[in-house]
Amino acid sequence: DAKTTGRCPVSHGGNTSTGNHPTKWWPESLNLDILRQHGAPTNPMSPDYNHKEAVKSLNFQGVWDDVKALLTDSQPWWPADWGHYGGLMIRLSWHAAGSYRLADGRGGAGTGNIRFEPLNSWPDNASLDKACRLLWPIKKKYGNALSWADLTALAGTVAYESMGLKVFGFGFGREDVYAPEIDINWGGDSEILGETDGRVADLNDANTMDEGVAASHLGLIYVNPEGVNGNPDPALTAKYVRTTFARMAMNDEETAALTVGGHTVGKAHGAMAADNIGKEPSIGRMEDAGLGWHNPDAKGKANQHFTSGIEGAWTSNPTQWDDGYLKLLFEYEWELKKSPAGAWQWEPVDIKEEHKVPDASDPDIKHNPIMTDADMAMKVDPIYNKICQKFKDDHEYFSEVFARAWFKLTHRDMGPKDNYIGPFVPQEDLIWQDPIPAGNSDYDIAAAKKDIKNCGLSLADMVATAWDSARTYRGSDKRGGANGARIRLAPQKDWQGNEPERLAKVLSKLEPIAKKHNASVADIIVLAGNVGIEQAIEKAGKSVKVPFTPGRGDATDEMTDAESFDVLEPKSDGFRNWHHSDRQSKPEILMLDRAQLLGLTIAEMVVLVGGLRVLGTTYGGSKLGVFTDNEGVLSTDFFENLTDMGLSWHAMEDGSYELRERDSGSIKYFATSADLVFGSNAALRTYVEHYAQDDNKDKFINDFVAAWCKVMDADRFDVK
Ligand code: HEB
Repeated sequence: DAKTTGRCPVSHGGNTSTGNHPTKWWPESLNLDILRQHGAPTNPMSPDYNHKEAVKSLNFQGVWDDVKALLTDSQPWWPADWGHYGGLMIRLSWHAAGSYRLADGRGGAGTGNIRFEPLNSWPDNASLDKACRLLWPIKKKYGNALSWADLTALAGTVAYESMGLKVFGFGFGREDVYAPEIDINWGGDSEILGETDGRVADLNDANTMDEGVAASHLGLIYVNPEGVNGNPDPALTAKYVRTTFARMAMNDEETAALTVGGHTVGKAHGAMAADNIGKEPSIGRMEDAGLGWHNPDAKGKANQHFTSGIEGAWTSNPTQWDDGYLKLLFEYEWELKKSPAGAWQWEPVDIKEEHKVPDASDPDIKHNPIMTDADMAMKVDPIYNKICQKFKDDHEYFSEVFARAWFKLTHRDMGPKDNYIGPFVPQEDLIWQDPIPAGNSDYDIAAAKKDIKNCGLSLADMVATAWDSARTYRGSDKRGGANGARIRLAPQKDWQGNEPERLAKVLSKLEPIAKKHNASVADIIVLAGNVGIEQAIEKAGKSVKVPFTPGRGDATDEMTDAESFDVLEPKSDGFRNWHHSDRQSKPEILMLDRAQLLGLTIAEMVVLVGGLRVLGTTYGGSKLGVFTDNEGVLSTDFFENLTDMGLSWHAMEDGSYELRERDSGSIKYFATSADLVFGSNAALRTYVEHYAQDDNKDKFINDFVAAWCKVMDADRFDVK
């Protein structure tokens, strides 16, 4: 019987819990789910829905005004501190945007991912569920044209304006996801609020934090407000503030401005012990309707809200954009205290009555202002201190630096300005937007193609260079790509992965052609790639045109923040079978990662790798993965040889492989794991079989061309 055997008598139905992926017992196997995000849409839109077009019809001023009115329309189910939701909304925008990581461009406010796990249930995002719920009537009213991503970024911006800051502007146009993003690595130390030691090599050197991670603890946006590992020490916290903000592309001045400006308004919430606070939204009570952190002791008053456990405001006028934060920080000595919830916080010694803060619900009660460990870092760290002294002496200057940093924070992952929609978009071009001048699309493409054919470049040179120019694109923050032809500028022209000598040779042939036809070099690089592919198709005895969209522009050195492009450098590219020896991850894992950043589906990744291999575009002209006797012909040989049981596979000592004829033992081909994974991984193998099938030779060519164009045009927001 079920009770004694421990078996359930009824079937449980499908596998719906997270962590129960079919491959969970074999964590080493390649999990392709990050590309499945690019397959069948999870969003409920009609297939012909075009978000960019929808946004253009938005009543922008109406949205702005409605958000502004909402800020002071306190709701009984979550009363506003001092009757103003500004602080809460600013924290919402900041936490939505602050998950951005420069290293791979993932995270950030651009997709509305704060609605989903894990972000919605991170301890650092406590109470932001309420902020989103307060905004729901506005989302409901404006519908598809107003994404959650736009609304959550906008709310804080309107809040700042309503509190007296001259904001820098706002761009609409972010498109929502409808499922949690599964491609973001939040840290290998998977315990929420685990010790920082789990993600750094040396606790005293914040720069030793795991590559790509941008918070001191899993579950926080940046640093622990009570100090690293909860131990107050502003000097050490300062180091973590510096590292984590740098990994969000913020320099010291921007970081100080954001911290000071952030805490110029609003308050921290921890007026009671945490004991009775409920679970986060993911596992909250059904009757809380999707909200988390239920507080049974809150009696419908703002001063009973519980969030971080720290309690108090930073300034005497927390609903005003003013200079109070730095005045208090520098005027007083600050001492360590515990909040009513038991959290470490700093409070002023001998505070003057006029500097006390009115209670969030009851104006007759006054409290001490507070500082977190991260706020104290602004005073204790010599570099931040100097910057803050300047801010203190020149409030106008500070306000301007802050407004710009806030704009950058909330727009950093939107890509080129072509993606910004609406009347509040600032005119000024900003260097972090990677500006590209408009290009010419009115030239004789056929004549340019003819010159390319006759310029003496090999098919492989043309295809490889076009690929290299386009492969830097990352859909995560929409940076990189072929447009702008930054491959001919520093630092890209010198990247090892771009084979600098070969690149210089190719460019010396293509640049004069661009000039002659009044086309951009960016266009001619892509067009040359297309020429190469059309030649390879012809050699296969077929005739398929590769579509070309002209109009790319050429960026200049002045338009390029060279240092900020370092993070786009490929250190491994499975598509060209190249893997830098300093990479610790396996080549096939980094290939998958690159494919995800390029926005590819599984089939697109498969078709591109198989095609590029037989074109001879392998890095350095090596024969790794070139499973064909007819290099330069766009054939399905890669797939056919991979599935040919007449060939046996042999692992070599150096980590590479050989494919030998089973009968004779003679070596036929050389391979890497980024080749053979396509035949050994069950999921990939089904796609490989598809393209090895006798009936799919034409389909392969068509699919290759489509995937190629998708990569070449991935960054064409000017025409999309
Ligand atoms: Fe912050 C709040 C921390 C930065 C803005 N902050 C808060 C809190 C804390 C924190 C703890 C409290 C919460 C509650 O409610 O309880 N932060 C922090 C840190 C940092 C920061 C650690 C690093 C440094 N912030 C920041 C920034 C910003 C901000 C950057 C912007 C810009 N915050 C903010 C606000 C608030 C806060 C606005 C308030 C909220 C309300 O009112 O609700």
